Amino acid sequence: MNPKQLVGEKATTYIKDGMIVGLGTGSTAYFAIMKIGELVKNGLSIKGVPTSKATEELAISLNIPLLAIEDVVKIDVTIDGADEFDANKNLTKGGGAALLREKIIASVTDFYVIIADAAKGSQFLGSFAVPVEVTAFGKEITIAQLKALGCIPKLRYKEGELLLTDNQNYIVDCKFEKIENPAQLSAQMNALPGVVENGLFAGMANVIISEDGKGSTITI
Ligand code: ABF
Repeated sequence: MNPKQLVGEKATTYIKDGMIVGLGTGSTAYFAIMKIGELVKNGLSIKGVPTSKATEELAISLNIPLLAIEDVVKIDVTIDGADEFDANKNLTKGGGAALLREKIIASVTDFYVIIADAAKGSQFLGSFAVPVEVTAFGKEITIAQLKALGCIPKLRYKEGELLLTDNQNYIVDCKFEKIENPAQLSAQMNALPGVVENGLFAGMANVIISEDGKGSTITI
């Protein structure tokens, strides 16, 4: 079985009837959502909360009942991907440009399940540039202030155009060296005017499920 499918389907074992389930974004979360669609078809009664427009479209195509974000108070389980994780289960997310909605949904999630192949694990975060969502207005000023925090900032483009997020903001990918204190750096970035949210999810993951390269899953 495809490693992404293996970990994606394994993550759905945390879902119980009657739950509100956060639906992640990315190619690994895709497999979890496909499995949830199958479980719903076979009678599982859940309500999904998508973390991006792309995930919302996928969930609708699978007839997964959805809960409007305006009606969300608490989420039982969220299954989502990540771009990098460290030895303390801190995450870098946002490679899929969905970090703002992902972090809002993670913030009200009781049990946050991350699915990511083992190659994304590092002692410290830093190999993957930290995506930061910034406002269009004054982005050059915000970029200069991010640079002053010690990173190499780069506006994200898609097909030659500046990428616009689902929330009509821009993404700046900030390459730091070794990130020894993700929580502190996350707070420093979010304190900058013009920063909407950043892709450091410090201390938010309850479990990380990865694949051991031999067709089995590892849960940390
Ligand atoms: C999403 O999952 C993003 O935050 C992250 O970038 C992405 C990882 O995507 P993939 O599973 O395709 O590697 O939650």
